[in-house]
Amino acid sequence: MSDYPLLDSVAAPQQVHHFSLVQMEQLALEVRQFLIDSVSATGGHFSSNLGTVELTVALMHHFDFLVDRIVWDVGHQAYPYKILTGRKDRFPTLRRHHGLSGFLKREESIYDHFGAGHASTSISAALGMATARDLQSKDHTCIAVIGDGSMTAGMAFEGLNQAGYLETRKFMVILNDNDMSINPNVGSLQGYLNQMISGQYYKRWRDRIEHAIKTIPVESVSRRLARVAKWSEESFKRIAVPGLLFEDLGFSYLGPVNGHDVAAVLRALGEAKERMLEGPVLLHVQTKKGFGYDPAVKDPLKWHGVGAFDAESGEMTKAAVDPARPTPPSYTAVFGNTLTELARRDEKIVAITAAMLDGTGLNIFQKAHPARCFDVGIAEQHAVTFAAGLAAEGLRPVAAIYSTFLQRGFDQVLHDVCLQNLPVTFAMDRGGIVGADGPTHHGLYDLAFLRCMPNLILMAPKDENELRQMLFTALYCNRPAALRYPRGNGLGVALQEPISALPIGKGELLREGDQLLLAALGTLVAPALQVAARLEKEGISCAVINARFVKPLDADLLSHWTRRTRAVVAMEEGCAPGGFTSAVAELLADQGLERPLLRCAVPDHIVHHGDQAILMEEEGLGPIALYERIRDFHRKLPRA
Ligand SMILES: Cc1ncc(C[n+]2csc(CCOP(=O)(O)OP(=O)(O)O)c2C)c(N)n1
Repeated sequence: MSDYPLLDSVAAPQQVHHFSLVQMEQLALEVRQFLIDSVSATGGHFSSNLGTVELTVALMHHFDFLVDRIVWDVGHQAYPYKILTGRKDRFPTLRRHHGLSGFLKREESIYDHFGAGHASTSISAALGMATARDLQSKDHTCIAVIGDGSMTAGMAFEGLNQAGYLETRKFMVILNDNDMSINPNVGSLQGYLNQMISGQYYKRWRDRIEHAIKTIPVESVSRRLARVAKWSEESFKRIAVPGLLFEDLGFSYLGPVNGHDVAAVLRALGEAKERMLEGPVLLHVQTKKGFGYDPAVKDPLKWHGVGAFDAESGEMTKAAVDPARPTPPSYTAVFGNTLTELARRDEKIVAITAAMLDGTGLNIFQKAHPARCFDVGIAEQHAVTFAAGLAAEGLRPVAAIYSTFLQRGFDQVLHDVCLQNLPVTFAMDRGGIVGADGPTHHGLYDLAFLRCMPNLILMAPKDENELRQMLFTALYCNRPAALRYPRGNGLGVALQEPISALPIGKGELLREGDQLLLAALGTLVAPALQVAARLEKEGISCAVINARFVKPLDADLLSHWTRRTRAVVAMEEGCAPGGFTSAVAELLADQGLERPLLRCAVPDHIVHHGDQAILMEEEGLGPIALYERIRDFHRKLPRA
């Protein structure tokens, strides 16, 4: 007999319209059990999904998502939605190559009305849909579900601002408030939401009034004044309701409601449906990350995204380690430790993260230098300009932002940092192909979108030691500087002490040769050396350059070795349009160097999700593909 008899019987989400409360509660239990069983086998986002089970079931009861529209912010909490919209049987393939995506994707299901992966887009997208609906005289409901973490972004408020102004009907924002981002949520907005939940909002105002009354000398309290004071308290009672902020923005506020009580959520959604006929509604739902699975409730940060684990014990499955070959530290850890160490000697160093304290390694820095570490929330644009302000006053800010999330701050990097030549360092983790998170998270575009920025120094290290040197170089070059490094572990090289700066704009010749020049950047330097060694055995001699700098490019070194070889291979783990290999092509053209050029970079298409190594091969950047491509390129060269 199946562990999920009721869930198995749900062939289409519309069946849930007809379920009784008892059936819906049972369905929620089974969805939760299915989630635990399934994610423990595959890994994936976990604690956020355990928090949305009851909400999803209740939504399915009230709405028909073949007609109504729903946008899940980020999408990492939408596994219950996927399970109930016909994708349950594909869960064993979750986040695998050609398998189910870990986020929502329009091409994956007709129920996925909008794709995401980056935070805080849901309100704008759902409002756009509602506006399109109105212009086309349709009548369905449009819903955005957004977490309290994602609500910290300016973009979320830009959406609220417009929705309140438009007075859009049949439009609802569900604020899924679990008091957590990935790390604990930060900022004054969270304080405001917490006050609503605890009833503190009204109490604070009452205390203030009481205090004001008490400070008036007794003899001067005329009866009239006493009446006014009493009236003020009553008025505050009326206006100091939870959600005043949202009410003032033009929303009808409902809540807070316990998001794990199916009956309560059903009631709230029923009321929301009524109120939505008048204008936009904000439903505040309080949930718990990890609800229903104790280890995840106790440590929601650790359980935000997980690998496979034992569901019974909560033990994470560990990869087998060969004791003779210890695993090198991750680039993230090397970055976090190095910055922490440098900041001990230089009190001008400050660090900024946009809600990715642990992900960027700044948790290490925060422990050592709490007053100099700033988590600004999911607010990359603000993070960049905040860093610019710090730099303008003489500090040395390091904005540690994943490559993919810095895309949010394009104009801020240009307008607030580069045009003013302010010494901000951008530490971009997760550069290149990241794997299971897929297209929204690959860090493929950074080199292309930063290479056009005036004043900026742009680098990528070949190993973890060079990462340290580049960080040091960036910190003390007195200009904007960015370094990008990959997800995963370093190469296991020795970390040199003391850390030294690199000469700016100078590459490194690693190997001499007279047939091919392999000009490689960052993660592709080691594979370039391997290919060169292999081709050498076949009689093809290759020079290898570690470019180090995409900007300024080492034009002298590259053109010198171009002249000494017959053809050039440029290699980067980034998008082909506009990145390092483009820079090499431009250099050859500008200098009139007529050489055949092979560009090994990610072609102009979407890279899907899956295992990092498989994707690298598929994009022609894995060790096998690189060897074959370069060998074939050499074969096809005109005879010398
Ligand atoms: C622009 C952007 N920055 C950072 C992230 C990384 N990220 C993914 S989920 C998340 C936390 C979201 O918190 P919340 O919205 O409260 O959802 P919860 O996981 O608590 O349900 C963050 C910071 C992202 N996806 N997009």
